[in-house]
Amino acid sequence: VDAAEHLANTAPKVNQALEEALPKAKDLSRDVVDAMRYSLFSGGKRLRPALCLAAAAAVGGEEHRAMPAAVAIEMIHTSSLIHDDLPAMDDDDTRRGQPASHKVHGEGMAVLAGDGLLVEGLTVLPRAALTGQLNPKLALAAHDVIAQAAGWRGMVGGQAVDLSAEGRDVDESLVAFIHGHKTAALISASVAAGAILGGGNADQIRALSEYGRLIGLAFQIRDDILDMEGDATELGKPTGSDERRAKATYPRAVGQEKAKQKGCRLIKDALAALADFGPQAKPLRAIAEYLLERTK
Ligand code: GRG
Repeated sequence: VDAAEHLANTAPKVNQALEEALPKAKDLSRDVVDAMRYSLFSGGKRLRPALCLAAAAAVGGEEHRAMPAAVAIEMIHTSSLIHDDLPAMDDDDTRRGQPASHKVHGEGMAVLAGDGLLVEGLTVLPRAALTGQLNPKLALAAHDVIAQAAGWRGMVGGQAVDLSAEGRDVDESLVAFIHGHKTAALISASVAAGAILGGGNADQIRALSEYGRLIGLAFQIRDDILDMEGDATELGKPTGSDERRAKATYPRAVGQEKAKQKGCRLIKDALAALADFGPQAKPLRAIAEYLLERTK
């Protein structure tokens, strides 16, 4: 399995499900829904949805059962990107190769587009349970994993520490906390939610969550490294912003070489967490390896 190809093949299916979940509004809500859609359809890699669907397959489940979780997660992830780019946070003008939400829609509307996507994301699984599209117990369990990972116990908590660590001296344990919460929590939840909806047992869900946590940390380390040595055009956002803002990054805490070694170690451990899975986990293995080499 080629991971880049796998991601490219998954994206259109996810985009179609997102389109069905968030069609254009025709009434006075049009502006905020347009702003939500602007960011949602601006060309993300759809990594978290791909992981979610691949985890359902890894436990022998049907991929389409995990699609509501994939949709929910991509909406929540996109909402965090909109808020992350705001002047009050990272103050970035470009995202996914296009002007950031607040550059197009204004700051107030960007705040609301993020709010709208966050809340919409949190409606998807409960509604799938209520309409009978999904087994209610499984839908609620997946919803819980995702909501916990998005809030103060996960992404919000990590972003808060990230914000207050700006400009300060950082050590490895602080960066591990930030990366573990702001990035790895939602990535791990993507895998766990897919495993739950795919009908995985407790051991499988635990192993896949751990795989997700490990690749999530490696993903953010790679993100830190790409901000230093990546190509801005390919990344779709400017590089060097971590350095300018003295952000808490892995390379800053331990040096670039050690950060790269740590990324490799994490991916090895992530593959080890998949030891009990057979060929159905091939896409998950391929994505783990791809995360070390990705250039965007
Ligand atoms: C809205 C619940 C909520 C929280 C807001 C702003 C914030 C709190 C959190 C920011 C979290 C954040 C931006 C973490 C960085 C994660 C990261 C490396 C994102 C880039 O992900 P990719 O590369 O992006 O998957 P694409 O564009 O491909 O989707």
